Amino acid sequence: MRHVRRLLRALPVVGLMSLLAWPALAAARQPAPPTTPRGQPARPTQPATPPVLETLQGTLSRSANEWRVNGTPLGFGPPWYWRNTTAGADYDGDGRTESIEAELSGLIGTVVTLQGERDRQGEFDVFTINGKPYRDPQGGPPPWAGPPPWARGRGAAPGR
Ligand SMILES: [Ca+2]
Repeated sequence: MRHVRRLLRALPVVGLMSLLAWPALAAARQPAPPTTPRGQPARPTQPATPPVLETLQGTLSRSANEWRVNGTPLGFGPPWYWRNTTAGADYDGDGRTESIEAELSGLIGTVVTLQGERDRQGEFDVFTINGKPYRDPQGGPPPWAGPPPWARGRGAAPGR
């Protein structure tokens, strides 16, 4: 009899605990966020709104790994990317599509018109070079997003 009374006294507590646990259980039942085939969380392919691009015009210069137009530092992605990637267009107009580095080098000392957006560090992230696309103007992930090719098991590690 004592057991029954104890059990009856515990019932509201158990009921209350299951009510409190319900939201957690409901949340646990929701489908998992989308993942890549390797099980990593998928990145959104597009931001909510495309970036508002501004125009920067001036003379292109380079110092080591830093590119500038009239003193403004430019964002072309990490050096491993622009050194080892074939450009998407013949930016320097020499009739050959070379590496991004070679294309940009062909523009040093010339007046270029760039479209892009300034990041928080004041760097101008380049989206077009003289009207030719450099990266997705809709603001999708840049082509250098994610680990470099040699870290993904493709290609040899180039010099940095
Ligand atoms: Ca070229």
